[in-house]
Amino acid sequence: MQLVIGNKNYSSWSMRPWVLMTHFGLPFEEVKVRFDSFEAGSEFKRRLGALTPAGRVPVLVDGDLSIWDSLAISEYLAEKFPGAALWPRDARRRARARSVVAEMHSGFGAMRTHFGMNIEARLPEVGARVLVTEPAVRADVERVLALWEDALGDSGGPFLFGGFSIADAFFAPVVTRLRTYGIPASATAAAYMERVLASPGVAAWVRDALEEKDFRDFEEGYRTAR
Ligand SMILES: N[C@@H](CCC(=O)N[C@@H](CS)C(=O)NCC(=O)O)C(=O)O
Repeated sequence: MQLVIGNKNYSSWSMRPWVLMTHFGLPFEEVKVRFDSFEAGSEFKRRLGALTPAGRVPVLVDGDLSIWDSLAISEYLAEKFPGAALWPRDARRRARARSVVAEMHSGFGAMRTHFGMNIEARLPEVGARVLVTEPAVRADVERVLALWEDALGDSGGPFLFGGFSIADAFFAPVVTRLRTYGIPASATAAAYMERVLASPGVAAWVRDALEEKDFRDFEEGYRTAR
């Protein structure tokens, strides 16, 4: 299988299936398509166009099958590797895990807009300001933190639904965002963030992102240089 991804410092959607596959040791070759711009006719769109009509990363290529969208990829992998427990084994936990993943996948627009993923950056002054000026971002952050505390309280941890699952892979980019923007978290949420950052797939992605050193100005809402 090939997993087609974007820049590791910025591509939060690419991060999810890459982290999942790396964490569970699923075999894949990484194909990186550098963000050059998302204009029609850009090299990014030209390369993606051959693989997906949506023109976005991530894409999983398995033989003659192309799967785009992080959630569709995760579901495909869960079916292809049933022994790996990508979703929790317990049906009730699995249903809750699917609920929070769907919530992440389709929601938190304000947080995504104002707190773009930028793993190498440290922007706590931006975070503090945005929490005051953008109530919708504050509401998104509060919802994420409450969701983590509820899930961890129910499961007992160490990850949202016990063992590391698709749910943790989906919230891993949020963990990096809260760190980048210096967002205060409860002791429970902060400890969860540390566990996520220390988990093998996330740690490997963050290490690669820090080595990338590829400043893309159109991805930078708050910096003019590294
Ligand atoms: N819902 C999609 C979102 C994918 C997405 O928006 N990817 C971004 C990079 S993180 C992208 O390729 N953007 C290109 C564009 O907006 O044209 C998924 O879950 O995979």
